[in-house]
Parts: sequence; structure tokens; C-alpha cells
Amino acid sequence: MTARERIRWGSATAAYQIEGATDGDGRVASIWDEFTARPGTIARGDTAAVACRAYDDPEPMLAAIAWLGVETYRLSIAWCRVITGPEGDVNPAGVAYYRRVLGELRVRGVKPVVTLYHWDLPQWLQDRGGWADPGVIDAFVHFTEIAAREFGDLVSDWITINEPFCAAFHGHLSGLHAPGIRHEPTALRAALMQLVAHGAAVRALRAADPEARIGLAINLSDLEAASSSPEDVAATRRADLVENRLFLEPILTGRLPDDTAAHFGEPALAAALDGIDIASAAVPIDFIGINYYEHNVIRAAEHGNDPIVRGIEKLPVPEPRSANGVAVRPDGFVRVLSRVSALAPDLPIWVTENGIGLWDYLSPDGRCNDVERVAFIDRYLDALEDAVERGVRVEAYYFWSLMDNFEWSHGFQLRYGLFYTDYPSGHLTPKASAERYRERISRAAASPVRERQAG
Ligand code: IFM
Repeated sequence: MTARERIRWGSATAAYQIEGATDGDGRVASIWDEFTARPGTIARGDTAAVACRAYDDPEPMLAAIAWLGVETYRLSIAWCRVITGPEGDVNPAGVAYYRRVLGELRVRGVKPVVTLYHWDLPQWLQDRGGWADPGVIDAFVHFTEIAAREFGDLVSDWITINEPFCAAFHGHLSGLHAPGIRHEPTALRAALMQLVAHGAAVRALRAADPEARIGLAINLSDLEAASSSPEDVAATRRADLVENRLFLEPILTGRLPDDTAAHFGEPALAAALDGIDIASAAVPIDFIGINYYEHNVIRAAEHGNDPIVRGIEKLPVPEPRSANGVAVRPDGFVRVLSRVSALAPDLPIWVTENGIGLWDYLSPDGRCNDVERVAFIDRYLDALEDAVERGVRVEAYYFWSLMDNFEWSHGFQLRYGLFYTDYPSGHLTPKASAERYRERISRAAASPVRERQAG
């Protein structure tokens, strides 16, 4: 079997980014509803009130999935659509919506992987302290148990939490994401609480279905020191602590990196660990999800330019890069995968996200010729297939995203989709990249037949 036959090809979205209907059918408010309502938080003042209209009409999304020919689709379930408040009651309309989507995926032969937390914390939990309050863990376990009970006959692959780095550090330090807090000790607390919540959710899912495949999705960066000077090397190590090791090490070993206290300070670390046992994050998982976007070159700088890691400067990114300045570096992707593979050789890796943000537009002929994304797909998939041939254990790949959607603080301007979304109608048009991804998937599916014939 060749590398590309071993990989399950998929695409991904998240509830808040696509569903719209934010005050429909018994859904309660999330921190993102509150955040987007604050002036100045989102480009052009966009909100996700309508987004891709996937809640009102999931058919275009389902048709796009079928057209692409992916075997698997990653979606998230909105906590605030399923649980109505502190009493833990279930919203039948929310459950019915996800059962409809999951049922339709089954009819189309597409295997879902469901993320439980993709940043849309119910606002009632934020009002009690959000990810800083230990009560959030029991609430997350309750939501997890309900999800397993309501959807477990249709779902066997679960992701507990998506990108805890972003939810912690963009939500509580840079202020770019909801809930828009800017306080480093709270960000550290939110990071560690999510890891503990992940461990608790894995145990809840396992109890509900011993056969389930469970993991989490962490975003990891490929970091390079600008020079071999001790200052630049130390700066790069600090960035690596905050962006990578703070998540990898507790999940894989149950321990925090040795330099955590030195970076955040003893009092902040002690407060972050109050009442939780970080060792409980290292529960056995069936795969580790890696979201890969970032490669950065780091220089030490007293007054740096990074809103999250003090004392570092991220150097300007040369071409090719995304519209929002993220480097196109398939070699960085392979380094990140190889690093995880070396740390946990027996743990399958699922690339739970990979993609590029561009200022896409439709030409007068109605087509979107996103040549940069087409090149991106070829370069990253070639690199991935080579890495798998060399023994890196990647079992699944999800392109972010199926369709353009609400890109958080960038609103709708920055587009990541394989399908071009017309707002607000929700009409989807396959981009040139969708055609290329579809071609690559069908090539992979066709090759075993060729090989069997040849053999
Ligand atoms: O859109 C996001 C997604 O929600 C989480 N990972 C990164 C994507 C692109 O920024």
C-alpha cells in the first residue's frame, strides 16, 4: 500500500463558523456572540449571525462534501445549541439538527469526526469565570456525556478540544478572540484547564463507548531561531514552550515543561494549577490531531512584536505566504509531524487541519481560480505523502476548510474554503482548489486498483 492509500482524506469546518442562526431554536448565547457584538473586535464588524446558513439548510454543505469525494468530514457540535444552561437541560432542536447532519453523512458513506469544543463556550459559563473556573470541567463532562448519548450511534471518532493554545492565549492574552481578556496568568490557567477538561472528556467518552476513537486537535508551530546566538536560541525556546510544549508534554507525559515556571512565574503557575491535576491530561488517546499552519523565524527582542510570547520578535515572512502573512512551508509541516512521531512513535497522527487563507473572489465567469491554494495543496500533500513513506504515522488529513466561513477576528474577508461561499445566500461554488483536491483524492482511491491489476 502506498502512502496516499493509507491516508483517509477529509475536510473540516466548525459549528460557529458555518451555522448562523445564532438565536434560533433554543440555542443559548456563546462567548463569540458577546465578543462579536463589541465594536472593533471583528473586521468590518462582521458577525456569525448568518454565516454559511448551514443550520437553516445543511444541504449545500452535504452536496459539497459528496462532490469532493472525501471519506471523512470533521465538524463540531455547538455546546450552546445542545445544552440550554446551568441546569444541564438538553435542547431537542439542537440534537435534531446534528442527528440530521450525521445521518445524512452516513447515507453518503462519509465518516464523521466530531469536535466537542471549537471555541464556542456558552456565555453562562463565561459569566461564572469560563476556563478559569473549575466548574467548567464538570460542565464539559456533562456536555460530553450528552453528546455521546445523543450521537454515539452515529459517531465513533471524537476530538475533545480544538487548538487549546488559541482558546487560551488569543482568548485571554492577545485579546484577539473571545472572551477578549488580556491577562497572562488567566491565559495560562485557561490552557491547563482545557488540558484537564480534555482528559476528563476522554474518560467520559470511553465509558460511553469503549470502541470509540478519541483524540484532541492541537496547533503546533515550526519555529526556527534567526541565528545561533544564545539570545535567539533562548527566545525560540520560549516561543516553543508557549506554542508547542505547554500542550504536547502534558498530553503525552502528564507533566509540564521544566521551563514553565521560569517563563510564567511561580505565582501564576501555582494559581493556574489550583484545584486541578495536570497529570490527568495524559489519558490514553487513539490519535493526536495536529493542526498545522505556522512557521516562524524568531529573534530575541526586549520589546518584541508578539502579543503572546514576551521578548521575542517574529521576523517578516517571505513569499509565498497567505493573505494574512502565514508562511507556506511544507518542510515545516513535515518537521512538526516528524517531531510528534518521534515523541510518540506508536500514536497515530491525524492532520486535523491544514489550509491557507486568501482574499478569494469570483471572476466574471463565475469561477474562483485560487491558484495559490492549488499550489499549496500539491506542495503539502506531496510533502505529507513523502513523510508517510518515510514512516511518519499519519492516518488522516483534513483540509481546512470545506467552504469559506466566519474566520473569527477576520470576519468573512479572509477565505479558507475549497468552496467559495456567497454571503449571505450561502450558495457554494467549487474553487479550482476543490477540483485539485478532488482529483488527488480520486487518484489515491484509484491506485490500489491499478496496483492490483499490475500485480
Ligand atoms: O478557522 C480556523 C479554525 O477555526 C481553527 N484553526 C485555524 C483556522 C484558520 O485560521
